[in-house]
Amino acid sequence: MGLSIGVVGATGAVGRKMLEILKERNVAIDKLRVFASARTAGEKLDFNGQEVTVELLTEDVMKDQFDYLLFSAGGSVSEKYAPIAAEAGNIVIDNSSQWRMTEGVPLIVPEVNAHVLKGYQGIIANPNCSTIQMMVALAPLHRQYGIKKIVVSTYQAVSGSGHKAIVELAEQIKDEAYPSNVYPKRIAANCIPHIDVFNENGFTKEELKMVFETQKILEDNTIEVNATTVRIPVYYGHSESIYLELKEAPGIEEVKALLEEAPGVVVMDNPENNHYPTPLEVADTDDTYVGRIRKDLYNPNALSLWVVADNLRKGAATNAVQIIEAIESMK
Ligand code: A2P
Ligand code: 11C
Repeated sequence: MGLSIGVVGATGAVGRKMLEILKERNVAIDKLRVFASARTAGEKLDFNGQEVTVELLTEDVMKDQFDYLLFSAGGSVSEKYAPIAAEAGNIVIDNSSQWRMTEGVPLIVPEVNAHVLKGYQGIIANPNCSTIQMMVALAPLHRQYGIKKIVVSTYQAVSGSGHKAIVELAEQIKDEAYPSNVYPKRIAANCIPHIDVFNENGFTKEELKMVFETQKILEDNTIEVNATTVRIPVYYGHSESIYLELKEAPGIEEVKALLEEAPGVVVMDNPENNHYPTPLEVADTDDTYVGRIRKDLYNPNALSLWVVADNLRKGAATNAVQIIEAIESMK
């Protein structure tokens, strides 16, 4: 028998991607229901050639029985409705940051820590997009050598801020006078070292997510993470420049071999032939791409890497659907 699945926030950028990926990955669905706000309730969405009517999200509908409810409607919606759905016995996979750091809520990148899900029922958190791709690439190295410190700078696509930001970039490219509504400064022909709000310690919330989510996923609070997150004028695909200090000196060929074997990783590393990943090339795929793998010139235990993935797919919707697949495969 197929699954009963609900998507909350199905009319949003990630919600629509979730529907696309459920279909693409042939998840066996018996019943699909989609939920959003009063703004779009009653509208029709296409799923696999069939029309599905958008239902208004209410406390009552969350008490219905689902095998899985995928949430991507923002933190306040998850805060209110995810516990009601979980209390009713449903498995919730939440793409917001609302429950990620709550003790007892698994924070899952299936390639890395799906084992945590065995027998679990309740709210499961999908990590931040920048954290997910970093974990897919670094977990195999952590297992082999132990990570001491990560210094990461990100180059993040505007789609991470939703549909309005995609429009803002496209319009500003055409029209120099188009105002900046989503971002504090013009994004076209620019880069902005400011994602989410600033904390009093000088880091942004996006940067601190990369610190604490990494420690939770790798189950090691001693790992030091220093992140600088930057918005750049790219539509899809986040890129990351990562400097990594390990507990042991890695062999560069061994590192490449480990990454080549790692699930979800594609090594693109032949720089003489311009073979390294860029967001334009990897957008619309589900893997995490790693290139520019090199040893530090000074510290024998340190490495640098360049990591790129599609933020709406592996960074959000694909990861959520892979969580369903991981749980189903354990049954
Ligand atoms: P709606 O389209 O009805 O506003 P995005 O991240 O692209 O902005 O999408 C946000 C998603 O979350 C949309 O599907 C939006 O629905 C949904 N959403 C936002 N607020 C609520 C709410 N209070 N109740 C239900 N869905 C909501
Ligand atoms: C961005 N990473 O690119 C953000 C979007 O915590 O899920 C996702 C925010 C989150 O702006």
